[in-house]
Amino acid sequence: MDFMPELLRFTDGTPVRSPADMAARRREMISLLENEAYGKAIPPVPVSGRRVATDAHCACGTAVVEDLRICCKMDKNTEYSFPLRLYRQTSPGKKPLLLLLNFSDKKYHEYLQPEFVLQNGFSLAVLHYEHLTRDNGDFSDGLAAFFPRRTDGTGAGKITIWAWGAGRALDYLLSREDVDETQVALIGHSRLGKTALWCAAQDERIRYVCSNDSGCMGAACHRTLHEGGESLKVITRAFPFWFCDNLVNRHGQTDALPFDQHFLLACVAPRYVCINSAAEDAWADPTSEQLSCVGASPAWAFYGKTGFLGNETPCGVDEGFPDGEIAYYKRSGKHFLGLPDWASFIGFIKDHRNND
Ligand code: GTR
Repeated sequence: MDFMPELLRFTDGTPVRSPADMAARRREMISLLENEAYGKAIPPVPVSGRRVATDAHCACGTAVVEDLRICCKMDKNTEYSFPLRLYRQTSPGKKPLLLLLNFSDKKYHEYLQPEFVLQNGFSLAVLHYEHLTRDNGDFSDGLAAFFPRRTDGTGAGKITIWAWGAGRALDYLLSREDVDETQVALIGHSRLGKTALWCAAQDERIRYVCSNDSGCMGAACHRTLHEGGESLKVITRAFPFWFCDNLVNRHGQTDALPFDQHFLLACVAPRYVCINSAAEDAWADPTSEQLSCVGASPAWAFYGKTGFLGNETPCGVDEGFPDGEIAYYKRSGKHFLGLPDWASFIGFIKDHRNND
């Protein structure tokens, strides 16, 4: 991994030597990722939430589904609101919460496992990303219309806008009496795994981030790209609007990139990261996802933590390295968010819940 941009060295060459240095390096890496990858972060706005419907029949009546509307005050006279669904526990007290960024707002979408989540003691919030802004190059759509795109190459791409929306959903969720604000996880699959990682890199309220098959511009390192994996060139041609123009204008020249994806994971330290891959998902490059865990791990040492308890040897199918603050798991099967993924995320969170 010597060919990777150095995690523990500031851009001016100074080494990172102390926890304070590591915190400063994190801020530097976040600006690097803003300027060179995803676009500048957008400041929050005041948020409120209201319930629009309730269904008390979920999970054999053990949970309640609340359909909510999250209202963002964009300026003095303008609001933007979007739907959010909450499958919540009915017993009293604060509950740990999983927020899933999803591709649909169907109550029982194929990626959802609400009963499993609820039976494990969590509440589940689900946000359909296209209610924030559509997954295309139209920056006049939805929330994107409120954030005029900068012309200096660092304008927020759609991933940054989706991450911003997840942050506003959290503003509301964390204000609820029934949510344990110290036990919040953000989960995303594929392009939404990329979004979840970028959101958690910036937002320290998220204690656990779980990315599933996030691949290129998510957990997978560029410089280790394996056969069949998605390259920077391909992704920036197919989805230029996900990123800032500075990334697109690099035309896929990976060697000159001033970062690699282990920087993204390291920005979450000392919090918790769970990276899942699928063995038959070469496009998301499972081995490069594991390698970014290896590369990010040293950041945790500055906080007295272990980081990643795995190594560079590709892990076996249906195996993983679950024990550190960064966990990696490779299940059998294809590109999908399924029960084994939920089980590994929930197991990871439960295992680390009572630490520190
Ligand atoms: C693919 C894209 C990937 C991944 C995936 C998804 O087309 O190339 O980077 O994000 O979509 O989101 O399902």
